[in-house]
Amino acid sequence: MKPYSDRRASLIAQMQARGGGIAIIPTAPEVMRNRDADYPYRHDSYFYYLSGFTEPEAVIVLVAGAKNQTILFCREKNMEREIWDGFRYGPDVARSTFGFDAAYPIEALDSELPKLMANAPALFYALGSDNKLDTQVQGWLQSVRGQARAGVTPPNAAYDIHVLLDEMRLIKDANEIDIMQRSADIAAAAHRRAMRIARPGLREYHLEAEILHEFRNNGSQFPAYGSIVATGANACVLHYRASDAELKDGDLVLIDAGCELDSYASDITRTFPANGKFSGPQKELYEIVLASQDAAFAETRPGKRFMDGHDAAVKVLAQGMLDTGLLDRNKVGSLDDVIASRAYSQFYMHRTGHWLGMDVHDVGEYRDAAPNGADKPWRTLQAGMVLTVEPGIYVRPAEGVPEKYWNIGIRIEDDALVTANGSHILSAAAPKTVADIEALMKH
Ligand SMILES: [Mn+2]
Repeated sequence: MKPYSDRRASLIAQMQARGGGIAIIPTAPEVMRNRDADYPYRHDSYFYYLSGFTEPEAVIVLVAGAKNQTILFCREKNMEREIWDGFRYGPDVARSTFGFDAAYPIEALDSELPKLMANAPALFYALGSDNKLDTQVQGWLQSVRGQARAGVTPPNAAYDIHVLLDEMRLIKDANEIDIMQRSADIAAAAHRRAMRIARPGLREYHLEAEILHEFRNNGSQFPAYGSIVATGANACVLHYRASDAELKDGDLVLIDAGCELDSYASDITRTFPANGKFSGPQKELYEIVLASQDAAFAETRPGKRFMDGHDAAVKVLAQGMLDTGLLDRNKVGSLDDVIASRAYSQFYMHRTGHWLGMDVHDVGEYRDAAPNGADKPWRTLQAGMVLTVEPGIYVRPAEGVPEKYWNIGIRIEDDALVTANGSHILSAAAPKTVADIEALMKH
């Protein structure tokens, strides 16, 4: 439990630096899917980051004052509910197990919070992001104001605690990096499994089933997001989900799938031929995407900016589009023209990466701070950040586009940890050179 108590201590220190106060961090609510059946429960990432506690109906309260205090509100033991729904820690055991100074039943929130907020200089919570919490805070504040004649003062400042937590979560600690490596290893194994089993005649859901089997069989609790298994033209639909299309001889298959392991996501995309052998045109475009990813990796190191990798990838992709005739030089001009006019976006319309962590599109500012009103430069990379590097080319049939490339959709996505002097590819165990993929698929 040490990583969690260290993070609480770090947050309290940051609250102290702002004059102290109390922080309120609730977990996520349970959500009904349909009559009596809940969606699988997933705790709130901020809450988990500070506690390691996975039960619903829980709130963390941190006091940064003359005496600092960490408090957990959670469900009470309840034999009858535990028979139906499973084990509950209850406040006493949760307090000692998760290392809080105090714990109360969740029902005590309304009686305890006004006491804790009395005379606290400031409130730290997720301002304006949760109606229920906003309403609760308003009620507690009114209750504190009601004691004004007794000399009690309510907090007179509020901070968005997500701003502090996002910065913490953006830089992964050793514990997080260890879990993220294991999450990526499982996802890489799932991609290998799908490549080994793939052949014409199977359907997209067969490959999705292999992916899910590998995730769950290795202890992953959930997929980190809805798996994309897209064959043929479906690969050109960016947010396609695994459906029932048949893998056709001569088509490519694009799989974008990652797992969640102990709350941390992996996010890997591989594209491979359904029959195990790339065609000439497929290989041409594939090598361009692979080279663009290498160019982006070279820009993924401390001191570089978040968009440097994207810009490097775009340069290689755009050059490849000119070389293959996807873009007609007579119409679009030189490489510089293509980049300036964004003509490449006909075939590459998304950004090359995003932060990765507990959430697949993880928290963290994409830009560095700048004086109010000034343009903010893209974020400077530093060791401990994790981001995806995922260039692609998607060719929809269109006039002037060589027909041999029609309906080819390729994306190659890896998870990169920025290290002291470069980057480490967490997802390297998923094969991606033409030779490695064809060798694995030989059967
Ligand atoms: Mn991604």
